[in-house]
Amino acid sequence: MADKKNLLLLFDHPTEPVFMDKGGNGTVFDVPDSYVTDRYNQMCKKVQRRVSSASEKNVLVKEIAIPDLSCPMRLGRSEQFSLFLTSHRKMASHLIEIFTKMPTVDELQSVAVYARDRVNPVLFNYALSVALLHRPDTKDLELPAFAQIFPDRFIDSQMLRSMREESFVVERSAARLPVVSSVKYTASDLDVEHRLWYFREDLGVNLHHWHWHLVYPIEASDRSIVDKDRRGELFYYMHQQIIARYNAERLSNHMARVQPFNNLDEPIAEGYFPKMDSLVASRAYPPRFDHTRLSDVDRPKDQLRVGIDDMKRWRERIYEAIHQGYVLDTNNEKIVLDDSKGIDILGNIIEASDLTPNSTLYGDFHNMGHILIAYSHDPTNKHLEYAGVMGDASTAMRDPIFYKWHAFIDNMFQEHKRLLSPYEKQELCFPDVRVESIQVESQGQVNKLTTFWQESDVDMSRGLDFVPRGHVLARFTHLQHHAFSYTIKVENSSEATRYGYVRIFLAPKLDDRNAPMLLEQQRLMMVELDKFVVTMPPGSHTITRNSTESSVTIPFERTFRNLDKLEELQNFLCGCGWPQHMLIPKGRPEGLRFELFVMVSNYEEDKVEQTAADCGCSIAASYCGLRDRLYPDRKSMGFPFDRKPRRGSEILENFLTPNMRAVEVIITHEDRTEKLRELPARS
Ligand code: CUO
Repeated sequence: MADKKNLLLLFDHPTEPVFMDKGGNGTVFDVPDSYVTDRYNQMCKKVQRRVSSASEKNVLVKEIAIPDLSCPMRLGRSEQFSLFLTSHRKMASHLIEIFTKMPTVDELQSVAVYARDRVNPVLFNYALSVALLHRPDTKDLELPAFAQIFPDRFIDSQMLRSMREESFVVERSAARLPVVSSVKYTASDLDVEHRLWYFREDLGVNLHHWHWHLVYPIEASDRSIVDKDRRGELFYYMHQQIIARYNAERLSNHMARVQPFNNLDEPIAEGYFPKMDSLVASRAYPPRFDHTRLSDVDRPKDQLRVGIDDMKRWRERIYEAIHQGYVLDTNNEKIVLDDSKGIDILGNIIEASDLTPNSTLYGDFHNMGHILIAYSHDPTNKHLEYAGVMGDASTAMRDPIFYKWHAFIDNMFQEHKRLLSPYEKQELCFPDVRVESIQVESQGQVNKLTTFWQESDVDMSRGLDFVPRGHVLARFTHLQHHAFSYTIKVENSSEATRYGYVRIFLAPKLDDRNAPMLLEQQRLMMVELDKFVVTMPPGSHTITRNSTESSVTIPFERTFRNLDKLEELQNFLCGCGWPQHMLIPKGRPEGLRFELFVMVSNYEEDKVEQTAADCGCSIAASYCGLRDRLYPDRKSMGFPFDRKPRRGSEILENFLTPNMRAVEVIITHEDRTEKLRELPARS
């Protein structure tokens, strides 16, 4: 029987033929002659002998009757795959179905080997990743990080060229030097938005976004792949949190909150020049000039036709549904947008996923927004240009317009949330439980956190095609902070042990004009830092928790994989999660005032009875959920800040019940870089 781990080798060197050596030690797939594409039919064995070393391992590929792949093969090998395009999603969904329906790993391996050289490489990667994540016999496999397979989506083209040069010239990989990513390379200081480069272009942030959309596909023939617990609500919440985090970074850089892109007729003031080349398409990612206007998109080749008027119609219908408190399904039946499920239904409608109750009426609003923006430079395909970075989940967050678009999307969700009744005191209180005090400590300092720059390396060699094998490191400069710990003193005045759900948030204290914020503004900037369960015996109790344990983040090594630690990393089965190094905002050199908020709610009321066993994928449940299980919190996502505050609690101080506390925390940014070993200059 095939070793399922060999399936992961099919991700390596995505544009090279499948019969060339894969993996670090020269594994070769022994491909049936009928599987080899016409171009290489005569020379496959010869090439294999030439490229593989003595230490090679042969993987026998069984010859089977291959299912019809004509649908996924409609997308050319060197075209650009986009998840936001319906026609591409249909192709992916077809291929996912083929992969998931293969009865055994042997047969899956066989069809995947066959498809690999015939299907678009990014489409292949996406479909195989989704299938592996969802097949019972492969879901424990750890997928390779997308950045290692498609480095071109994460680094600039100059760096890519240097990495190829390094691997070609320096034969021994131990002697190769890391290639350093230039800092702030996409624009100059003339571009005010460029102050946010470290957030928008961060490797971990973009990987998180790509991975989230992999775990939550928009469409698949097998409905269970899309229909996950509270999927629509999680779409809203995860993206709402991105906007909250982005706004905290903007404030750190003396910038006002992001303006929603709500007038589709207005030009987009912010241009974006990605400076990246797509390896698959062998083209540069198209830029968007300042003040570009959206136009109707009509690209018959992509079976794509969407107009600004469609968007306006969908928007009006969605707002009407929100204000009426119900949506209409395809039978014209009302589905009420109630307090608990309404947000989930709206999420499915607005995104829009396969779960939308009525795509004819409410359209494909969010996805088509990405598409209109992504093709704004060539809406009719006159210049035969591909989509800009907004067209793909792995690159969209690089562009300032992403945040303006999602701020607009978030406004729609908030319109619904504002119509719900505020939480009353009794819904917020936890009788007998009182939070006495909270503090954070870092480097011996109380309620003071520090950020700085740090250099880290990532091995990108698996994504470099047609170059000699061996590691090639890319060196990134990214934001980092000193780890910290929370100390929370609680008093349980009852006679019995109580179980609490500790919810920790952080929000700026003052707005961009240095004025105190009303809670109605501040609650939208509340960034979730952690959520965990505690046992509280009667009496006083001190809870301590480290920042590295956060329910929002994945460990640092997951983003910047240390080659020596790969063995340990096998335990980290699930890649979705906010990167640990971006847990807190940058702050300012002179210090920026934040409010740290802690609430202990009654876990007996919040807990969710799980029907499936724990799969070990629980490291970053807040934004990513739990694999195959229910979202681990009965409360609405973002609770207690997801609704407008009750009367009389216009500021945070008045909102607090005895089971809550807030304390001021200062985040200071030190403008220094923790460097790795110095490197000789490159010519
Ligand atoms: Cu994640 Cu718009 O959904 O990018």
